[in-house]
Amino acid sequence: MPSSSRQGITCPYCFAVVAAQRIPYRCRGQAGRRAGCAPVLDKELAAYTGSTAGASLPPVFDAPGGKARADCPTCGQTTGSRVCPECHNPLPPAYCDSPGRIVALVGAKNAGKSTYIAVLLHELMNRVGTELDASLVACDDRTIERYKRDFARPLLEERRLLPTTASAATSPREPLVYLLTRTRRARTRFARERTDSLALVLFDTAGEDLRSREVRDLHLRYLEAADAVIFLVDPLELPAARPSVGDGVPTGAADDPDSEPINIIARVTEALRARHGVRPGERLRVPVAVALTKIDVLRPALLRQSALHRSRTGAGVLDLDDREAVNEQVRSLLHEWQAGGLDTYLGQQYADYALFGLSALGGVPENGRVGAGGVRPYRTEDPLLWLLHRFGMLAGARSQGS
Ligand SMILES: Nc1nc2c(ncn2[C@@H]2O[C@H](COP(=O)(O)OP(=O)(O)OP(=O)(O)O)[C@@H](O)[C@H]2O)c(=O)[nH]1
Ligand SMILES: [Mg+2]
Ligand SMILES: [Zn+2]
Ligand SMILES: [Zn+2]
Repeated sequence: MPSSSRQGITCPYCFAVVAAQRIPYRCRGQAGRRAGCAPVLDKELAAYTGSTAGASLPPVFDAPGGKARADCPTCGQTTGSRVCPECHNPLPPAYCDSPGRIVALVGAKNAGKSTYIAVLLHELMNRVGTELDASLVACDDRTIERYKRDFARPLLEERRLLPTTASAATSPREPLVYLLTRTRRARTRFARERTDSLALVLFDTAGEDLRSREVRDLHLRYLEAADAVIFLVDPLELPAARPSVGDGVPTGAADDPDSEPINIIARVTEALRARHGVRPGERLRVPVAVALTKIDVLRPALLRQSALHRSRTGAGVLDLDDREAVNEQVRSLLHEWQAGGLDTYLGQQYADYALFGLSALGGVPENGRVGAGGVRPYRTEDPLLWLLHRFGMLAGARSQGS
């Protein structure tokens, strides 16, 4: 269900639902020789971030009508900056026009979530972005800073593995908010170009937070607001997958039933069912992508000749034949690894789910560092391409036909 169908816009920061006519504005303030309102401490924003740093900003004001721009009642300048009425975080114009879809990322501790976020965003800003004619722009300065400091610099520049994400119980959690904007070229000379936007709201949850019911509630608002969910599953945590794993790969020691993939998925599913008021026997309509991470650890023999080993072909489209082949291969891997119950469960709970296999690093890390070949992502964008297709932002095509 898209955010827009809830009679308003869901703030990607605090998940308050706001009527489009009631989104306040922020004055442009002073700049160079331009006169304007002086910065003041924004209490709402400071409360949200838990700090007054960076919360000294030109004032927020209300103006009726819900127009894209409004005049500041104090200094008279016209502004196009709009903010959430609850938390005062910026709501970009494209987000107000076409309310975004919130994509939630969930996985057990050590499943590879932080690494995935680091690599996926980099891919979207570079190779995949180019392929799709899409731009990925951070919606606020904190997102830019945090992505650099906590993800890109350590992993991609310094090639160090990312530390375990701290629990939301001890450190405040903030989403990374991006706007993915895609221009679709006109098919004929007379047709118009189309621009579609998707707000990508990624919350780097700490795997441990999904174990206990109490802390998980902190994440519930995010999960409940999600229009799509990506579940990451570490094949090293599936005991029966051991024989498929290459020699010398250290495997996880998951003796904790709370962190088993199916249990995590089940708990999130319960929350989604309650939020969407889904009756027993009915299935959730939220599209769900379930991806096996770290597939570089699988024995080469298992991947050779397989759909997962092929590279994706489609450029600017979702290759539907490839999609089906990968889906079937991951399904048979799950069954082979005695995790067929997961597939069955997903089928019972979700009307629309798809299986993926990916590797963010593209190789097994050594001594806390990325392997010698550097980060070589493999099929990391697949779940997102599928979601874009589901959201009507990416066409599907058969690779064999036409
Ligand atoms: N072989 C391989 N290992 C990976 C890959 N991605 C992550 N890993 C390994 O998995 C570990 C955990 O990855 P993270 O991204 O920190 O996992 P997380 O889900 O964020 O973990 P928490 O923050 O503790 O919940 C890394 O330190 C790597 O050792 C991958 O693509 N291939
Ligand atoms: Mg993490
Ligand atoms: Zn908000
Ligand atoms: Zn002003």
